[in-house]
Amino acid sequence: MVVQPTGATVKLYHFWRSSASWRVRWALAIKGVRFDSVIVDLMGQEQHQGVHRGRNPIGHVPVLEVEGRLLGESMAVLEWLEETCPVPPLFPADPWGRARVRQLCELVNTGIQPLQNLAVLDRVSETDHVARNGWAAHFNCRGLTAFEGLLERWEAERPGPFCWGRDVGAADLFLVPQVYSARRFGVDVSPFPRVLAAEAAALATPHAAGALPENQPGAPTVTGSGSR
Ligand SMILES: N[C@@H](CCC(=O)N[C@@H](CS)C(=O)NCC(=O)O)C(=O)O
Repeated sequence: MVVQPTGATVKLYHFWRSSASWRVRWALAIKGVRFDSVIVDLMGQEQHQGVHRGRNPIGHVPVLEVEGRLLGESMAVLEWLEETCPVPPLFPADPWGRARVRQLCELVNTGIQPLQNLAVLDRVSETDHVARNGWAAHFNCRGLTAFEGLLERWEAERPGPFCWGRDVGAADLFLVPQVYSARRFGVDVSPFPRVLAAEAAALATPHAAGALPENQPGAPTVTGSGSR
């Protein structure tokens, strides 16, 4: 386990293609928090085994372990990181800005990602990949349409191209992995210019590359289609 300069030891249980894991990997990198990486193989159903259910009863990744204490839910992890390592900030200082950013995060966190999660797609069909992808594409398209609409509506309040503020922040960390998922499910993302501008700006920031799915242990050289 890595020992931090502060003395805290941090471990991340994650999976290369998990969008929620990607948010947390990226946030840890921006905050300069080093962590030990433990892969939970979602394709091998490792999330349903007792050892991972012991970390998170719902069987999701990511899970952060700090000094032996376990924390699930990427939003909770980002908020904890912001409170313990405030610099550089992932949320704006003013309450209204913070609320706007949380609105964008929750649009992804509750309005898109859970509707296309593996457990949901397995209920749609375990075998019909057209049905699974069609379902996932529908909810990604619906959610990104709303996200684009909010960015457009708030244009006077935000300088752009990032979702909010002048640097990469929490809303970008939720958006970018979701756009990746949308493309994977075959969504045409070209009708979302503000989403694409925010994605490009965020991916060009210094800590983006290390958090990318393809740079994680277990990622195949050529990514196939899947359901996360
Ligand atoms: N709201 C949760 C979502 C976590 C989540 O859905 N993780 C997915 C991967 S992105 C997962 O572990 N899926 C496993 C499964 O559905 O079996 C968070 O933000 O951490």
